[in-house]
Amino acid sequence: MINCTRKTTCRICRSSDLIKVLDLGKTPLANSFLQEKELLKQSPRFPLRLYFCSVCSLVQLCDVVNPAVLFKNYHYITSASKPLAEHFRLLGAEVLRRFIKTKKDLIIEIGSNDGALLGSIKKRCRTIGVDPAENIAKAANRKGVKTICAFFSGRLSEKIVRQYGHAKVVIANNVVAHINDLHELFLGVKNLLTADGVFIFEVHWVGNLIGSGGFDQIYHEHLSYFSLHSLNHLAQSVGLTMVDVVLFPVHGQSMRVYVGKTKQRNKSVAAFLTMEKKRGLNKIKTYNTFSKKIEDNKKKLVRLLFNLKKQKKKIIGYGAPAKGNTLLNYFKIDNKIIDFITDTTPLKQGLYTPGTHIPIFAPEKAREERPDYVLLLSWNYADTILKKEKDLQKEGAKFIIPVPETRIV
Ligand code: JHZ
Repeated sequence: MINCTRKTTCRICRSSDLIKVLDLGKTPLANSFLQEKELLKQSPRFPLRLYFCSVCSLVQLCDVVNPAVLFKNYHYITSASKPLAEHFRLLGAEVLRRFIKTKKDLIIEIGSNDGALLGSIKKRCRTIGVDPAENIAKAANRKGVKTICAFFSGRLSEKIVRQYGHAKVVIANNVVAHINDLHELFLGVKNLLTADGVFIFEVHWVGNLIGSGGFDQIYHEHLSYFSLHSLNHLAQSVGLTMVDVVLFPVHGQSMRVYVGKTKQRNKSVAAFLTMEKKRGLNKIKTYNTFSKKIEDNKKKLVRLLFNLKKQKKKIIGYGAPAKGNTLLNYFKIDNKIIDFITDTTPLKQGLYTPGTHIPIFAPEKAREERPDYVLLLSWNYADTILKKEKDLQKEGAKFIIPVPETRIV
C-alpha cells in the first residue's frame, strides 16, 4: 500500500515493545467525505489498530497514512463548531494576558486551521499560522490571518526564526496527535521559542478515551493517544520541561499542556501523573478492559437501531465529525439505517460519509423532515446541541447518544 507505512517502534521512546490492544479493521479515512460521483468507487481502506507501548505507555497507531493524503485538502473547520471557536477565543485572551508584553512579540500556531484563534489576537502582537491544508490556509490568509501553508518541520522552524525571530508562544491545538515524528516537532518548537517562551498545546486525553469518552476518536489522523506520562517522557527526551497541565471538557476531555525551557514545574504536573497512575493508564490491563466495553456497546447500539428501523422509525444523524465515521464504519451503520446527517460545516454539506454513504445536509433539513430519532454523532457537544434543538425534541424527536454507552434522551 503506497499511502500507508508501518512503524515497528514507539513514536516517543523508540522501544519495539508494542502490544496490540484494539483492532477496528480496515476503515476509510475519517475526513474523506465523498462527492456523489465518487459513490460507485471503493474508498481506500487502511488498517486501524491501536498499540500500547509497555515502556513509556504511549497508546498509538503504527499504520501511518501519508499526511499529504490526509491533510492537503481538509474538510474540518474550527469555526463551524461555535463552542470550540469560543474556547479558542478565551485561550487567545489568556495567552495575551499571561505571556505577551509588546506588539512586537511573536505567537506561532501550528495547525492554525481557519485562524479561529489567531484571528482573535492578531491585532495585539505578531502572529503566524502554519497549516498544510491548502484550501483552509488560503481562506485564513484571505481573512487576514497570516498563514504559511506547509507541514511543520525542523527546517521550517529554522526558516521562521531567520525571517521573523523567536516566538514567545508556540501553540498547537488538536494537532500534536496528527504528527508522526514527535521528536522533530518538539525540537522544532524548542528552536522557535525564546529562552522564556512557552509551548502550549491541547490534546485529547487517553484517560477520557478509555473512560467516559468515545473510542470513535480513534482514526488515522490521530496517531497518538496521549497520557501526561507519555508526553513527559517526550519533553524530557528533548530537554524541555512540562511546566503545567489543565484538564478541560473539549472533545470529551482534553489536556492543555504548557512546556518550556525553564526547570520549574507547577505542582499540577506531579498531581496529574499520580492520578494517571491510579487510573492504571500505564497498565496494559486497562486497555484490554476498554476494548471489551466497545464490543458491548456495539451490540447495544446496533440492536437498538435495527429494532427502531423494523418499527419504521425515521432515524437521522446529527453532526458529521471525523469521529462519527469511525463509529459508523466499525458498527456498520450505513444509509440503510440513517436517512441523512446534518452538519453546520458548509464544506461537508452535499457530500456523503466515507464507507457508509450517508448524505450530509445543512441543519435546517432535520427540522423539515421531523425525524423520530437523532443519532448524535457530535456527542462531545451534546449539552449545546440539546439546548439548541429544543424544538426538534418538542416535535417528538429523541436523541440517541452513542458513546461511551448508548443512551436515549
Ligand atoms: P468535532 C476534529 O475531529 C478533527 P471531529 C481533528 N482531526 C481533530 O484532531 C479532532 O477534531 C480533535 C458539527 N457540528 O469538533 C461540526 C454541528 O453540525 O467534534 C463538525 O463537523 N452542529 C482536527 O471532526 C462536527 O459537528 C453543532 O451544533 O471529530 C464536530 O466535529 C456543532 C457544535 C457541531 O471534531
